[in-house]
Amino acid sequence: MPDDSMTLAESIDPDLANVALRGLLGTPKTLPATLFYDEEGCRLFYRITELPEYYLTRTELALLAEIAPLLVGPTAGLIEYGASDETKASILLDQTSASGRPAFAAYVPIDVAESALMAMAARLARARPALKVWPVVGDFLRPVALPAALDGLARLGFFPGSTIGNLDPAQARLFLAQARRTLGTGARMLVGVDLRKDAALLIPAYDDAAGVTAAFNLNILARLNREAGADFDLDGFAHRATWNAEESRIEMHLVSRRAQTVRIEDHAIRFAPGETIHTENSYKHTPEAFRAIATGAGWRAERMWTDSARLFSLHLLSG
Ligand code: AVI
Repeated sequence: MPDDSMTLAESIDPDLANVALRGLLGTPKTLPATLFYDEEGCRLFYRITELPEYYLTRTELALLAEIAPLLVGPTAGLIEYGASDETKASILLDQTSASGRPAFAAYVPIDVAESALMAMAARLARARPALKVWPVVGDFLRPVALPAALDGLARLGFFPGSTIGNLDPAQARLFLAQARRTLGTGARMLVGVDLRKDAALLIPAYDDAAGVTAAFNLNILARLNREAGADFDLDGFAHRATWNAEESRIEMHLVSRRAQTVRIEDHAIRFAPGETIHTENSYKHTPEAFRAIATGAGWRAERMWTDSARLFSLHLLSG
């Protein structure tokens, strides 16, 4: 029987500890935003999408419902990057051609969260038996091989949620260029992009009154305690969201409330009072800035739609 200390040691993920240490031993201190999305982080993110201050999700859903009929063309396959549930894709999958045929015959959701992906595939198999669903488990930032289920179909790539805003402009261009190569000649791609706007609207979306975003940000430290053997005192850090106008991005930080030392493996990480860990960037692009990124990646910017308050945009690109 393993004793308690062995059980704890076995529960520590050395890769996660290394990823965290790489960011925490640098100056300024950082942690990659990808670490947000453990099970608890996914649950908190879902709550964020329902917050009154977080206008992104509901605005994109309404816009998508409005423009979806305009995307119907030859029978297509839908390839979604970072697909944690089918809510947004369903709006597209519901579309039919003038002859009443489904506009999409195949759906390829790509995501790292294997259990969520498989649960979604099972739901879709029940709800849409005629649809070929081909989940691909993997990091959508890496090249993926598309399944044969897409052979002979037109292709629509789909990257909703303004997740592209969590990449810096150079990474966003590389991602879009790679997606263009994956999807092939003649493909189109629909990208959800949050628009640059007044900081008075942006800040509350990332620092809500109920404190859900603060819990989401702090969960990254709780996760490192749980999975990487760190000893962060969660009361020793505060959530901060700032608008960086020059870079056109919201930044999320965790601010050390006092001088303190945190241990991960055999490293001691010292924090000065007020020192921060930079955990996330969320770029807010003007339509022109996003078009420049997309065309720099080799796409043609075919069309863009926004809601009447110009909060959010959907860009249709063609290859
Ligand atoms: C996933 N991504 C588009 C979200 C965003 O708005 O940048 C993540 C998030 N961070 C804080 N709130 C939501």
